[in-house]
Amino acid sequence: MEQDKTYDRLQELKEKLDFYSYQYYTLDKPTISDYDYDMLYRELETIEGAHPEWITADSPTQRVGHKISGGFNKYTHDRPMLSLGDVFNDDELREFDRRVRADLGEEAPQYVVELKIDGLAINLIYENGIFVRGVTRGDGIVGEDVTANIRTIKTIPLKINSASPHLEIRGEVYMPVSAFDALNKQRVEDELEPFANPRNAAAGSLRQLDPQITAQRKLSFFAYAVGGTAGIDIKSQEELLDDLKAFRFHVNKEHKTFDNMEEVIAFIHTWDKRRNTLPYATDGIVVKVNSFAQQERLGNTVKIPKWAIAYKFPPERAETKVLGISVTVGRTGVLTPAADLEPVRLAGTTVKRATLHNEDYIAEKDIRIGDTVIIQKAGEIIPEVIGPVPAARTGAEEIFVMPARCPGCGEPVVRREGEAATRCVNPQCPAVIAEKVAHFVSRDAMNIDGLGSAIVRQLLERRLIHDVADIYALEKDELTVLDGFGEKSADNLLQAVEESKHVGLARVLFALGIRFVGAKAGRILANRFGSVEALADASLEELTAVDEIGPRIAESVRAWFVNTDNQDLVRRLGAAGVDLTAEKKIAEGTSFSGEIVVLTGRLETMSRKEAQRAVENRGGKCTGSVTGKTTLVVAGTEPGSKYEKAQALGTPVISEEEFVAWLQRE
Ligand code: 3BA
Repeated sequence: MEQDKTYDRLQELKEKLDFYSYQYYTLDKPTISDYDYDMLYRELETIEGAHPEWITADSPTQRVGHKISGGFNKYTHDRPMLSLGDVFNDDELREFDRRVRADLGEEAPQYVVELKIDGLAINLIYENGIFVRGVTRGDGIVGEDVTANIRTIKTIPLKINSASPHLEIRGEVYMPVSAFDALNKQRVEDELEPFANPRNAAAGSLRQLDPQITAQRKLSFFAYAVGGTAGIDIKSQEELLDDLKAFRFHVNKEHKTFDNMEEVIAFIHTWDKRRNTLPYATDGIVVKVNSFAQQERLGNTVKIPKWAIAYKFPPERAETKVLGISVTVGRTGVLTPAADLEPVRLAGTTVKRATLHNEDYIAEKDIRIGDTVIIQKAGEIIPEVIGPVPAARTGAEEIFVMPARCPGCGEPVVRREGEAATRCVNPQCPAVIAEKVAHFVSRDAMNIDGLGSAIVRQLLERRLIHDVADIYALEKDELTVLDGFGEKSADNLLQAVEESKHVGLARVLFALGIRFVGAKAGRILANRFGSVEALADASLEELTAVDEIGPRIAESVRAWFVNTDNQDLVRRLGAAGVDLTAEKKIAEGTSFSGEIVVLTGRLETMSRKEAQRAVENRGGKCTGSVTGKTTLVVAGTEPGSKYEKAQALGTPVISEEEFVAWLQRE
């Protein structure tokens, strides 16, 4: 029983970590903080430690480094770049100290501590003193060649005073907080999504295919390591930092050397409080054994040195004042209260507002208008009020009362029994419609550029739109009269509206804002049902039978399509020419489970790649040549020698037509 629960938790952790890692590494859009991620990761490690039999190859703990995004050439580091083990509290540092001392025996270690700059680890290669290549850490073995972008960083010397034929300088590329603020301000003005934190901004900037853009991003670099000490005659990390400085690299000046761990711990505590005063972001402190001889004796594991460790700071918190509580209406009609705060610096950005979720949250935490409160960022991104500081109260604080009327339309709001949400139920509420439109036109939905909130507000005021289908009836002369809308913007918008008709059913389903139907559920439903009619006709049973569609989504979809207003909306979208069908993808089953398939000849209805993927998605394997192990040959037109070999071996051969039929079999 307890065992079952632990196993379920393991599965949950694997899924979560995989998802967060995808968002972070592939999409560059983290949704939780590194700290929270580390905690989940550790929990998974602990469970797997206790149950090694549960470790599978797909566990995030079994990943060697992380995915590398495409676009740049891969480059194999001449010497691998290690990563750092991490600790989260003082006792774990003391434990690290004990291990080091035990391994060193008689000799006591000296520790060098450095701020842990929150940027991207980069390897710079200098040949005979000339910068020839800059490579991201990647998975530590293979990184991406970003030389052209690295060259644009002014704090990286293109020539250093070294005759070494091959020298690798390693350190952190980062974006100073001031540059980050300016960049985000500009992005908001340009209606682009701001970066979540300076590290993502730095990563995004280094990944630009156009170095011109990177050059404008004001990136900087701190050096702290070398890939091997051949050609430099030094004996410690301290000397190395001095040498790096002599090479004219930026070396962070806050490093210090200590004789024991208690001093290190005291140093860390002073920085934990002061770190938000720095002009760059830090996420911890790196502690390194100073002597290279000792480092060598301590050695490395496969991925991490045993002579260094990172202490990770807990998420930053800040104190500020609640100036007021304002309420906004979302696209589902839910009223969300948010605290208007006295602006305060927190983890790299200035925070002026923080969500308060709902009425109950405010009551539970007893957050009052005028309160001094503690705030923190959830996922290093979304500011949250942790709670009030009651000792700071003067008696003038006011208790918040949820408005009885919608701030968007003035109609009475309702709060259903058993729900925390207060809602506006007026289907004509302009605030709700505006939010629905904003979601509908967003990039992952219909991707209609040019319908910003100011324009939507005007369209609503002029009663030119009442719902999302009206977007398709907009005419040029209705647009050109709007404030801030010229001929060109009108043409661009109409063009974007036209193009959006072909985004396909998956995105349309997401765009409609059906509760619980996100981008992924939209794709799954579109693939399975192929058309909006088929989906609208699907019974609860048919819906829940779809892999990954649970009762919650199924019921929501049913409820949405039963509503006659929604039916009408779909009909109007279709009439406007919006494509409400999906490219019919073959549903994934297991019909090729265990089969070893060889594809030969030309396929007419799909590419080789697609055919291969189709087989693999169904548990089969594709190989290149026919052998005794081959269980099936798919013969397209002009199949050639593989076909003959199959005939000779008596291996079953099917035509493309039969193959397609097999794929479509559930
Ligand atoms: N020191 C990051 N690794 C660091 C050289 C070792 C190391 C870091 C460090 C392994 C920082 C892991 C990626 C890597 C170069 C491998 C630092 C910082 N030292 N001060 C001990 O400030 N972020 N990161 N980078 N090699």
